[in-house]
Amino acid sequence: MNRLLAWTLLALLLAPVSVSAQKFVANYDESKVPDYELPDPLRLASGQPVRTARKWTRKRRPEILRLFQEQVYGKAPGPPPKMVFRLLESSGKALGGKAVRKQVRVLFAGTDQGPRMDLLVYLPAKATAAVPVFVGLNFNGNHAIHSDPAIHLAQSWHRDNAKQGYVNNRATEKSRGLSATRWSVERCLAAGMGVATIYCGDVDPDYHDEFRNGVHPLFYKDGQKTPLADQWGTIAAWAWGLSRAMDYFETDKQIDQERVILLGHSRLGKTALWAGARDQRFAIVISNNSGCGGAALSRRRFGETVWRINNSFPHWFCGNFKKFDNKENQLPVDQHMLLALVAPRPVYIASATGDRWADPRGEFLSALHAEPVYKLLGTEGLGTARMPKADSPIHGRIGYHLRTGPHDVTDYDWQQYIAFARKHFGRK
Ligand code: GTR
Repeated sequence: MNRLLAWTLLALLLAPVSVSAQKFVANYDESKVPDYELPDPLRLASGQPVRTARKWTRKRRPEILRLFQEQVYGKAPGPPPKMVFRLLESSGKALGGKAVRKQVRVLFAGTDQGPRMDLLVYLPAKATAAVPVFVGLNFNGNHAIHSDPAIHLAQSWHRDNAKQGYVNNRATEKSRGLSATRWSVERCLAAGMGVATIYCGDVDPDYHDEFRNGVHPLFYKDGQKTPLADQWGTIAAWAWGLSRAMDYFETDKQIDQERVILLGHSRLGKTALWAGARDQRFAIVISNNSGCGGAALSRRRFGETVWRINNSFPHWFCGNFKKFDNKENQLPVDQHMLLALVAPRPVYIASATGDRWADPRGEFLSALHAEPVYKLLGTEGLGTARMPKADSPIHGRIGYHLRTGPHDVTDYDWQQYIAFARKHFGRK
């Protein structure tokens, strides 16, 4: 063996194993959850306590919002000045006469050449006044949320899955209605509420391409090729898309813009929380099984961790968030503070027994530790410190349930969300 080779081998042997080469083993043992201390939502970074609603609203809320913006999700721009809403299709007799259907194209740059998203809206046909609407992003295209043959097939990029009907990165007829069990459209309509949805891939395709596709390039400064470390990743872009849907609702007289309920599942649940935290036009925010980077406390390191999520999905959060890989205790925030940003508006956190990866207990504890802010603002909060048994929902100002079953959105979940919205909206 020559000397150079010998030295190289020795150096390789002695080199510290890089963290990213380590195999990740999720912790599912409650007794191995590390000790941690959560940052206090009611104490300014300077150490000063926050004892009044006014101080929360004027000082602490903006401070926390900024921290999440700069360190976790990334800063996003405002609405694009040339945005145009174009009604592509509508019908007053959709779903066997039960619904009004609208398909609205949002042209972010005002032209067909620029980035765009398609919004699908169902409203109860019988409504005589503006109605509350649930809005959320979907994973598989608008046409996948219902078997309604009139929904346009999603046109933007999709991960290939021939079995499900995605070929050459495009949706085919075969994928129509694929995710229908996740969207209780008829149940909402019967309750007098509408449903609106957008394919998340319209706003930004869910893979890491250094932010060349999706909406990011529309906002690059001259010569910029990728977002800065404190600028928006994909979750922040999706959240931005939800705010653009809200911009549309403000122009639609059939929709009650003061009663828009934001919801999302999993990565899109993380997105719903961030969108609802930033944009106070959303009246209620619902997180379904959102887990790490969503409702679950990062410091617990139970199931998915910050390091793991940043490595599996390097495009979801902003560059700065990677500083906290395996250093959750150094985060200036934790996810209970994200929920607190929704206060005093109602927020609902849903977990599932089979979804340990998302840390159900960590999601519950987030809800619990957001409560002091809800109380300071004169609302009831969660109303209990005990995590409820499975299938025993709590509908306080903060809602929580642990559903029996896997990581999913089910009709049971929707029943809770509709009841929760009704409770908080009352009769109008
Ligand atoms: C998983 C990811 C979770 C969650 C989930 C989903 O792979 O680790 O954080 O977002 O995907 O979105 O279904």
